[in-house]
Amino acid sequence: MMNGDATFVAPATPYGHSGLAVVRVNGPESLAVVQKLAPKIKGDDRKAVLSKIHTTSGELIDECVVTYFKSPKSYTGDDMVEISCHGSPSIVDILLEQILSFGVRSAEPGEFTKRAFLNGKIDLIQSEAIASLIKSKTSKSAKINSNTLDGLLSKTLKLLSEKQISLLGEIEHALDISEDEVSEKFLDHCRSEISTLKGRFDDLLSTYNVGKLLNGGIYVTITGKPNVGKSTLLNQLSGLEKAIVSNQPGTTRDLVEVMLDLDGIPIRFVDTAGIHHTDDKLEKMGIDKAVKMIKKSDLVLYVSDDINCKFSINYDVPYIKIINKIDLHKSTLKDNSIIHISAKNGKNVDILLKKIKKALMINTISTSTPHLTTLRQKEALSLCLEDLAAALQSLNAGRPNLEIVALELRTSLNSLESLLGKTTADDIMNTVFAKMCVGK
Ligand SMILES: Nc1nc2c(ncn2[C@@H]2O[C@H](COP(=O)(O)OP(=O)(O)OP(=O)(O)O)[C@@H](O)[C@H]2O)c(=O)[nH]1
Ligand SMILES: [Mg+2]
Repeated sequence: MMNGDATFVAPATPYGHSGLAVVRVNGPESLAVVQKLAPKIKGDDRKAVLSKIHTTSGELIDECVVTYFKSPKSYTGDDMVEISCHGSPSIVDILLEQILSFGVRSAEPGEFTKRAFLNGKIDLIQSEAIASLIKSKTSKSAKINSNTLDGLLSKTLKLLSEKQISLLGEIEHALDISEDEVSEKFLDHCRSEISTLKGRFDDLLSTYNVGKLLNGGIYVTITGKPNVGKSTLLNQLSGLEKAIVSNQPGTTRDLVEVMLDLDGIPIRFVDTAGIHHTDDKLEKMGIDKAVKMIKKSDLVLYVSDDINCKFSINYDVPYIKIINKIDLHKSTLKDNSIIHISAKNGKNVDILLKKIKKALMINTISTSTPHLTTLRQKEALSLCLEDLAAALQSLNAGRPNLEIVALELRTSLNSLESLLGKTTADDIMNTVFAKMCVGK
């Protein structure tokens, strides 16, 4: 493990007033630079030292706790110093200004984690988990991301990749001996091993939807004709006065989004413009937005206030049929697929929530098993699976060509390695870190 060439600095805590703020300096010059401002710091590894910090002209900035982490025992694996000062933006600003004046540069987004990755402390999946963990909005998403950071997904993938490497070794050995003499028994063994691997990868791929759901990528859109009570329902679900409610049809034009925590799962509820034929230009724009939103939704709440509503929807999305304003209706329908509510007074909204959780299969989610959580992971694993499927197909051909099977297995392994970040193209790797905050 080695220090990178550059020394860089960034605040690790958000800009604002707080009890403490932390500034991180990373790289070969980190200790020397901090010592120029705080000569009392001697460089004891991982020892928190209380020290006054002065500007280069000798003015006191703050009394801080300074901790030096000697390479490789730091977050990044490089030499690193963490300065905990009082949580005032002006103290952080002066501190940064002073450190930058010694030729240290500002950190790029995610650069601390990138150094940890380049130093082999974590793989790319774990790096992504750090970004997701910071952004986690609910307990279950935090749990799944910390499990990934702890290596749950990486270990599973490594184990499967070792199995694949071992099979590839057996095939290459068989090829070395002579392709003509490969027995049917050996081919059967290869078929069975690849099928098992493919099954395991298929299972992992299917966890992506849940992983996405846990990281807040699930949209539930409220739709229906104007004035049926869509905005009232959004406000009732969230307990907030988020959207404007009025008896004038066409009130909502823009998308109004609220994130709710349903049993530890973050769900985005979106209120939309009422859909109907109109010549009003602004309303039409709102309806266009609503339609786009419906199409990308995971679930739609289709609201009507008409007991005779036919509930026909033109898009291929799952939906729950809702008749609102039951307080105004004399009777209700005996159709179990329709739920009758009063968005205004909250009647049956609890039953609706249960239906939503059931439709999204929220109660079946386990956070203790590995999950794919990013599109990059899904794409890399899909590629890996495509080549495994091709290898299986080649093996099932009339006279299997083991050279081709080996090639397909190797290509599939490459995708697996890029998933873990061993062979990931620079541009893909850089996007992973660019999505992170500065200071992480
Ligand atoms: N009696 C009764 N009135 C309701 C109920 N839900 C909503 N309303 C009323 O219906 C009217 C329209 O409500 P909104 O929530 O603005 O309806 P909307 O579907 O968002 O309307 P647009 O944004 O114009 O499409 C308001 O006057 C609400 O107070 C309900 O359960 N019972
Ligand atoms: Mg509305």
